Amino acid sequence: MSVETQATAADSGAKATERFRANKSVTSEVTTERVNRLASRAIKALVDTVLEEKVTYEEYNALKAWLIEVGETGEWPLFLDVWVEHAVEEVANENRQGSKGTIEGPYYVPESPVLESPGTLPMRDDEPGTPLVLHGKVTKVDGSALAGAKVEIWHADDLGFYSQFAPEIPEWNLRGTILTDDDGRYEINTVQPAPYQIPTDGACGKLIEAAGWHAWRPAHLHLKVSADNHQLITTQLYFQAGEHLSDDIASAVKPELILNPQDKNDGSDKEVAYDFALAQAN
Ligand code: MBD
Ligand code: FE
Repeated sequence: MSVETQATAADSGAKATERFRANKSVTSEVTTERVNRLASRAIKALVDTVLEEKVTYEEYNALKAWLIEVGETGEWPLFLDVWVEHAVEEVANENRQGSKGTIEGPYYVPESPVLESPGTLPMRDDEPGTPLVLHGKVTKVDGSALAGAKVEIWHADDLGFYSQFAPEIPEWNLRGTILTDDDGRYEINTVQPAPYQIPTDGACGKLIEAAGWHAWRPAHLHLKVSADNHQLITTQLYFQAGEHLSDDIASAVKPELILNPQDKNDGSDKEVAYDFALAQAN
């Protein structure tokens, strides 16, 4: 058994919470009127559920205990990104031109090592998984090349674990930033990730089990693509014929984001192209 299987929900939860605090500067520019409106609606949705479903004290206390545990184990980033972020992303990008985006999830780390294109993501000598080459072009919406654009990529390993959120994995494993060349091209060598199961031993796992759901996301690559004077795209790419494309627990799959890698080197490796079109900054 790999040491990575010792990864616990509380471990990755604590790290995701710490990461969130470091990445996101939370401002208080929300007006009283807006807070009143949103908080009232959210509370009303919960109260309506209690009234309509005739929720008992036993159930109310189970909820209270569970919410306390989500916080104690640091699983708020996981809970929110799995069940709520897709709606926020939909609203945020509904009018944006260019390539599709999807949710960021809890495991992004900024300032990953910068690689010239073509580049190979930092990985272990014996990194498990099928070698994969992802290449393509970053352009403006009109199709003209964006040279020096940043393609940040991060993904889980072949066992479904992310570096910096599970123990025993080198710091920047399977994380990197590739800059596009003069023609806007990038090429990244990595390994194909495996489907990802959210931790089953924490509060979110308990909910999934109690509700009879499954805990899986399809195999995916996370990316952030950006260039001067253009809107950054946060997205994910998935793999055709992979499991859980149609029942992603995080509701983050879109048809435009599904790759169909082809055999390379007699089938020992895979290769796929994907282009990104960035909208101009507002
Ligand atoms: C992930 O890897 C992920 O991408 C999301 C959205 C939630 C949990 C784990
Ligand atoms: Fe992920």
